[in-house]
Amino acid sequence: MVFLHNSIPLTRSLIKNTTKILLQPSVSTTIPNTQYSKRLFHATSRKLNNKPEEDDAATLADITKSLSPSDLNSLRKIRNIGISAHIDSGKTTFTERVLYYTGRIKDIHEVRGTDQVGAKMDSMDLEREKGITIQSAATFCSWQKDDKEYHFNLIDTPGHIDFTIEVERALRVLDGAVLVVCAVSGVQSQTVTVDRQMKRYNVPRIIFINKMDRMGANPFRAIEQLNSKLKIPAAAIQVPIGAESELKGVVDIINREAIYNKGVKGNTIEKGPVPDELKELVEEKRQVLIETLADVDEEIAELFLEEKVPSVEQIKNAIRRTTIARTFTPVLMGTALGNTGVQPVLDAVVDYLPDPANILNTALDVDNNEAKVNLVPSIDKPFVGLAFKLEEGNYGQLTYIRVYQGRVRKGDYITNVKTGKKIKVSRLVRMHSEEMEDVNEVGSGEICATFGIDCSSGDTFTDGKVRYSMSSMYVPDSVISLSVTPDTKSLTNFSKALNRFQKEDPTFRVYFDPESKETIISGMGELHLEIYIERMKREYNVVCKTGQPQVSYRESVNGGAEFDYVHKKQSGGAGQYGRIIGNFSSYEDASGNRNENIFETAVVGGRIPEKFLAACKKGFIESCEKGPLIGHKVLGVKMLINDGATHAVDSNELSFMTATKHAFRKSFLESDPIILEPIMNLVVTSPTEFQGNVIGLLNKLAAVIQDNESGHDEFVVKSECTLSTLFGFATSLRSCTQGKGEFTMEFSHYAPNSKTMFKKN
Ligand SMILES: Nc1nc2c(ncn2[C@@H]2O[C@H](COP(=O)(O)OP(=O)(O)OP(=O)(O)O)[C@@H](O)[C@H]2O)c(=O)[nH]1
Ligand SMILES: [Mg+2]
Repeated sequence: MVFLHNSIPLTRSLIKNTTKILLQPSVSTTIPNTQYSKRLFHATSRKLNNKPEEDDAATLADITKSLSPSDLNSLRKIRNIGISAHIDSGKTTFTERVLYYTGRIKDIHEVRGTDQVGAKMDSMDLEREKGITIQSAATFCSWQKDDKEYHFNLIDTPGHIDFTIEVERALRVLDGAVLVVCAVSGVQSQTVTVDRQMKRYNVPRIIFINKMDRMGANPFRAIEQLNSKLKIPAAAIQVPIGAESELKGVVDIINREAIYNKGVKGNTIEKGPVPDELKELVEEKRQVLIETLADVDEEIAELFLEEKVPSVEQIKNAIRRTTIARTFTPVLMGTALGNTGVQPVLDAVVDYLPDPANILNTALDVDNNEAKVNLVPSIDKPFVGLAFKLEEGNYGQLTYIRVYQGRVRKGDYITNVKTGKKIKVSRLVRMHSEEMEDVNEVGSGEICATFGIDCSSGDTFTDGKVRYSMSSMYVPDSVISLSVTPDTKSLTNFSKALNRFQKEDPTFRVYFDPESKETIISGMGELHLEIYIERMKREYNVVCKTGQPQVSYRESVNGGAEFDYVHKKQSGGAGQYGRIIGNFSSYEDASGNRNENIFETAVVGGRIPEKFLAACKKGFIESCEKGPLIGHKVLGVKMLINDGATHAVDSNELSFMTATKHAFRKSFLESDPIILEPIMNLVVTSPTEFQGNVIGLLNKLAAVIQDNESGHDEFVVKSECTLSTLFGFATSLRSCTQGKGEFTMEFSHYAPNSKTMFKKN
């Protein structure tokens, strides 16, 4: 049985003549079928660890032992971290402080600031105008702690769900993350999504509760929500000094010392005794911290049972152990905008987030039957790196690479494992938002970028001595599409722009519809496509007419049918013959969702040889790409071939592929075909006074309301709604909340569209 799935561990064994393939729908149609399964196969390799954690820990300990002191010395100083969170929680504002305090930038500029400069990491004009992050930006900075210098590779990611691929690929290559949470709004819909993404890539995190200066800020309420909604236990390691506009600093409850930001824009840290009025709270929260740790850490549990108080050192070591093991999350707090509490987060990154040697990374050895290999972050080993992000720059294609093993030097030749192409690294840089710094060499555990390398994102590079392939990232399927027609003058630039965007962003897809003769672009949401249309205009001077947004439907069946199909062609030249027998039916997973397509064969006695069955599988995959009803992808069907026949001369792969395609089409139409449409999770947040209007609007859209929460002076309503009724929702919400309502929309699942049932032909 071969399971190909993005998140479940991969098991591989062949049982008699039976093969079963789960085909995940969420992969771009532009990927040729041969790479289709491979990509999915890859998509599991970082998650291959279905071994118990202890085994991994033992392997990691062995790897660490094999590293030279100089390897260890440089790895211990590296932290690769991402900043991720719900929209507008202050990631970019926080990152701006990090850059300022680490001396990377000379002054602080605000997102939507009045000085018209804008934050460093939001370098694109559109980002600065809209005040949102669209593309993740990487930077490199250094932080001094206890007289040692640490090197941070930092990626600021967008919060909006439409740009979620940016978060996926950042988390894929980072070792740890800072999850930013708003002190007033607490855990929001995107916080939960980001949490899920962090779990997908096993990324340890620390949490920063931002916006402590806002009215109604309550970090402990936020921590309660973190504990109830995110599943990894969290506890504060700080308490605030003062609140809201009176916030003066934070108390480090482990060391029992107050930390104040002084100097220009809070650049100097002053430490002092815990203020008297906070002593009781500090002891109470310190006890909560120790109890939470005792639940997840053996050493603290033992001390706790013996009624001994752990030392500062023991507490800190336990936090580091459990954070890296992803069984605990330390929580810090402050206000990025108010320049308070940011430096302690950098200290916590050093203290509690892993360095590259703390993470076990694996690859598949293409030369050895794709056996799993552990990567060793030593510069003496053969180079292995993953290209995780592409960007078209002024000097050609910029490729971001995370080095997992060995090192890469300017002038080296590296090999793309997928294509086998050997490429010279003529320029190697470290990124600082849109600026770059040339370097001669980049070692294990670091992130760099290089020019002039032709590849796709997710490709693995090696020095050519080994052929290892690393897992790629999860690429969500698009849910919305739009027809675009450029004016005749801009045709060349139009195709240039589309090529570039497609290459950079795997969630942005383009195809030509031969029936309507229109170019269709598809993506993650209205904003996603709107941004690309705007970028075409600004960066390529292309003005285009756009059609109404269209929903990406799926085609499926409710029933089932048996088939016995013979494909025969014997007039002139070489003939074709293929007969397949089996059945076709709908398929739902254990939780009742239509999430994948399944192809199974159970042919006995070699009546159809393996190579023809492989051709049948190909025919099935191709048929799933374009359904017989309206040409959209097929989802939630299962095809089983259990018998058939061949012809001694005329049978070949093509005959069986064609037979499968015909049998598929015929059976599909006989099995009660239906159209599935995307259902979205819609979360609206708005000031309480507009609650009636918002609920009225949701009722009008026939949204199913699932939860309604009232906060300090705003309320949050969660609902499920069909995507087709949500077009233009931003405008309707704006008008019924005087522009004060906000929403997030995220794909949930596909469900049958009741209006369009197709009957048997
Ligand atoms: N009151 C207050 N406002 C803040 C704080 N931090 C950020 N903001 C404001 O929140 C808004 C959003 O900040 P950003 O830094 O752009 O948030 P983001 O998380 O990067 O947003 P996206 O990247 O678009 O998801 C801006 O107007 C900031 O000025 C804070 O500590 N307190
Ligand atoms: Mg941002």
